[in-house]
Amino acid sequence: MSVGFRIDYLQLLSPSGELREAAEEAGWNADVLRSLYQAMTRTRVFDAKAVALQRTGQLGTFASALGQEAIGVGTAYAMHPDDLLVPSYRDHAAQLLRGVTMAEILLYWGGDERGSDFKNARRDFPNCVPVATQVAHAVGAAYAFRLRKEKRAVVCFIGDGGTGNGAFYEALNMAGVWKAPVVIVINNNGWAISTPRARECAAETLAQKAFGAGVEGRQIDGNDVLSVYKAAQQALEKAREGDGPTLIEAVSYRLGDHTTADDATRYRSPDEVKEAWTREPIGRLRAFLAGKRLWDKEKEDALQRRCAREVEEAVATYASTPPRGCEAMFDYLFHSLPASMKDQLEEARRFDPVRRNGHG
Ligand SMILES: Cc1ncc(C[n+]2csc(CCOP(=O)(O)OP(=O)(O)O)c2C)c(N)n1
Repeated sequence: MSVGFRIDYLQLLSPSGELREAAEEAGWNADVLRSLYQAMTRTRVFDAKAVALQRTGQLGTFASALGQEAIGVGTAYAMHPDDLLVPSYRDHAAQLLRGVTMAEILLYWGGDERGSDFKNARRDFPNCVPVATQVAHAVGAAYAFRLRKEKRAVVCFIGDGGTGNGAFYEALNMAGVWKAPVVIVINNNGWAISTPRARECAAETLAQKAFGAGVEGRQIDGNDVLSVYKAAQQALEKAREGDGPTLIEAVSYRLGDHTTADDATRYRSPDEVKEAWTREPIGRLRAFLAGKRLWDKEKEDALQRRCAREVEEAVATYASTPPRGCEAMFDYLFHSLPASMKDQLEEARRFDPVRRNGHG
């Protein structure tokens, strides 16, 4: 028996690349469809390179978004430049669309503070690693927009496991009370490191968690970039119009390891991963585009070449950026250093592995 509120599941593009009837009627623009496809591919090419850099000792660690490209791309595509992104550690798909550079993302994972100082996405927040705290930051920022009567919305992402954290419930609760213009997107990738979704929470859907806070909750196919884009667009519009927050559960699958420090073969079966590949987001949109003669091998080859070139340039920028010393982390944390931290700064200067070994 299932307990709780029933919610619908939105899927516009099936895993085999067929558009549902309602979506056909909605009349998707060919340029938009190609842009979404290109953005997902760009993310995946970058992602693979970042993992390779870590494996060869050139990057500290990395949290791959393999298989979840549609969530970040669809959401960020629906955002206005003036909206605010509050990312977690797996959100480079969205960050790349917001104008964060690949070199900045590499610097971040290489342990360089300058990787959080986004040249082109200056107002977006830096990555948040403590699970769920980014939701509190997002709701606070959204409340500030509301108080200032600015027509801007905030987006934050959180994993399925993170929705069990107290900070998530507290932030969601206040988002409802304040009618904060925020869109909270759950990237339900099935796993919280080695803990499967079924062992994280007994609720039938994670979207239902919204109801207890008086917030609208929706569940969508997170591997279908069209559903993500549509749902995000509607939620963002609603937020900017002053009609309150939305919680979107985007159901996907983490095809890679949790991070490069993880080995997912230790806790999940190859069959499960093989089956998940049949639902991944990029192939299905390519199948649809090819069927409509909007995409072909020539366009694909050219795109792959462009992405590879861009990634190589970013790697060159990253590799040729002289690392800063350990004191940089103190510089960015405090406006003026508290007296109690002075000893730590001195110790860091004496030790300084960054200067000795470079990034990574
Ligand atoms: C407050 C806090 N507790 C624990 C951790 C350690 N930790 C890092 S990632 C993670 C699991 C997160 O899983 P999920 O929310 O499903 O997101 P995913 O990484 O799968 O995208 C945990 C427990 C943390 N970063 N922050």
